[in-house]
Amino acid sequence: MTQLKKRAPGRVLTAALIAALIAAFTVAPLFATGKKDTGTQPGGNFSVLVYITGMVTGSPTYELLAAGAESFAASHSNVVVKVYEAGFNQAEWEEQLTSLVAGGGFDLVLGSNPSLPEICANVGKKFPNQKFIITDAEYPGNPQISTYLYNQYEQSFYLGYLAGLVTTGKMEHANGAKKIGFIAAQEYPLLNKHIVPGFLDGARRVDPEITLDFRVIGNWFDANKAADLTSSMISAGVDVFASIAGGAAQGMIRTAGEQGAYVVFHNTNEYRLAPGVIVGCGLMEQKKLTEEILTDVLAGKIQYGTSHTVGVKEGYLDFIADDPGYTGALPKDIQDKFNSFMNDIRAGRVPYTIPPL
Ligand code: RBF
Repeated sequence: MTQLKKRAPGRVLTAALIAALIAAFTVAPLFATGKKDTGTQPGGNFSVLVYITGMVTGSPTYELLAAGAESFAASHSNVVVKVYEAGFNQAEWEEQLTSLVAGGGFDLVLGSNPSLPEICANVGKKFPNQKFIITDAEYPGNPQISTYLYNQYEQSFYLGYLAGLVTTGKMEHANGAKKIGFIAAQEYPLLNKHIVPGFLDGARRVDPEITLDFRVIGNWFDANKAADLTSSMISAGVDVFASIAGGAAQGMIRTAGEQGAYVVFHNTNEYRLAPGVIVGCGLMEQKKLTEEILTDVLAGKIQYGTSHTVGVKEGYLDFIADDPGYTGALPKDIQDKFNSFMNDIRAGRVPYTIPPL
């Protein structure tokens, strides 16, 4: 159990000096690199850096992380949150985090990305008192880092089952090809070993003949490239899509709507973006988890060096079945089959094996 870090009495600074230091070390570099700083002003006694590996807007996991931290700060006057967007150049992330940690005096760095723990481990070597908590990642064994892995194999598995029902069903745009599609921004172990295999395994619980067309955009923002891939996949027979592509997914959704195909969406309720096109949305309770993590941090209850896995049974993943985007778009037989499958998942009645990461 780790105690909450208290500022040393010898380091109590005047307001003016604090302001000068903040200007020198924190605000100036953020604005100098053109990054967005949406944090509340410092002045509290527990400061959290929310380190966004990309941009907040358009990336559900980041939106929920920032929202959770900001809502926690809004209800805890002693907590200060700074949200820093590191942008899409992954080669710069470690250097940016190093200078933020060096200059920011943050009690905690909070992030959400499978590649972040390794970067934190490197930064942490230079700053042995710095603590990091990363969701959407698995990294046990480092005494400065605690991680929470969403069981994304499981979410992809039930979204894949729904995709399987749609591609083999009789909806307007379903064809006879039994082909589902997945568009990824980039490849990384969690995607290749859990998310994509889970999607195909779920679909094959409906029909083992279903095949997967998998394509990669190459970045997290190019909606036009995603649109081109979608179009080519529809020509090749894909009638149901999933994606992990951040803001670029908008191009897939738009093209699926224009050319007649369906989408199942991970992590957030996006039905209203494209009614009748997005026919299923998973739910990731990242905002709730973020608030719980910060509660535990303040209570000194975080065990650094450990990794937790959270999924449907733990209450951090689910499917949004009470939205008109679902109830109004899918035929009753598909809803009945899927709802019953989802209930079996919730009750732990569907056996599956999570591949090693
Ligand atoms: N997900 C996003 O929604 N937006 C991003 O910009 C983004 N960038 C990522 C960069 C890297 C290097 C990695 C490994 C993953 C990234 N993800 C991003 C994926 C995200 O962390 C998560 O795995 C998926 O959103 C599935 O929950």
